[in-house]
Amino acid sequence: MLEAGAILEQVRSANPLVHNITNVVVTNFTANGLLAMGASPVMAYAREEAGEMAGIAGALVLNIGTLDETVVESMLIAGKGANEQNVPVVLDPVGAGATAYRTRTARKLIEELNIAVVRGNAAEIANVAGRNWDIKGVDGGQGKGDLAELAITAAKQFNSVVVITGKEDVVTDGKAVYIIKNGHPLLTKVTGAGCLLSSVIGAFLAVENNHVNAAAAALAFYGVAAERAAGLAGGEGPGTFQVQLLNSLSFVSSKEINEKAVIMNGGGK
Ligand code: ATP
Ligand code: TZP
Ligand code: MG
Ligand code: MG
Repeated sequence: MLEAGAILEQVRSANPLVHNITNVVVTNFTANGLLAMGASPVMAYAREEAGEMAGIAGALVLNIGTLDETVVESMLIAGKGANEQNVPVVLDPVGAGATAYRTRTARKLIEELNIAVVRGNAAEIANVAGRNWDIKGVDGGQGKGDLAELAITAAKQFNSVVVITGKEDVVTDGKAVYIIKNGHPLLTKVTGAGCLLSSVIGAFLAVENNHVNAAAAALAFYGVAAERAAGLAGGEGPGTFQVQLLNSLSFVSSKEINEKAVIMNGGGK
């Protein structure tokens, strides 16, 4: 039985440095979310320092939300610096499938780097894996399919753990599959809720070498924190929820995670 709360405790006691090369929309929210949960965020983009910073971090998170060639070059330098020091790398392929440039860049990062976890909505993962799946900008579209099957195929293709998020989340390394049923619809009304989650996964990878377990625990933690935040928001809208999400990332206890996490074995081997 996966003890998500125990991994959260390890994060809070280790206070891992998480190096993010992310998008301009979510930078502040990501840093505050990581601080709230007990990790230590840093954003470092310059090619002169990206490899060095990644090499001393507990995890590196690459997010293509507002990419350009300078950022992509820094991501490759940072990714290589992380790989050399066995620092786990998370990729969030924001908007892959919306434009050919995003799809191409996500594939290039996967080909040239050793990525521990790729986290996206179903449309992003499907498009990077070469399947047609409707996407609207950075928001998952209306495509339908077997998400566990998609995640398993993508994990084998990318040679990494794949996380597909939505109403339910799927995590797999191509063999073991977990379905996580925590979360709240208000997460879809706060920009960067997915991006912050990718960085939270990075913080969990920094302390847990079993990447499937680390990702599943991070999803349960985040989902339970969101449920707590929605309760505290008391029927108010996304603004109050966003503030309460930060508070809940800080205050949700490992006991509450273990009691409320809904992590199902989704088949696989
Ligand atoms: P999108 O742009 O499609 O919203 P995203 O990158 O923002 O994608 P999400 O799929 O929204 O990422 O996932 C972010 C978090 O929101 C995850 O913890 C996920 O479980 C949760 N989530 C997303 N949709 C729902 C929902 N309808 N109900 C409950 N939780 C949800
Ligand atoms: N545009 C480019 S990146 C970005 C937007 C709106 C943020 C996307 O954040 P998320 O977490 O995928 O909703
Ligand atoms: Mg979302
Ligand atoms: Mg996203």
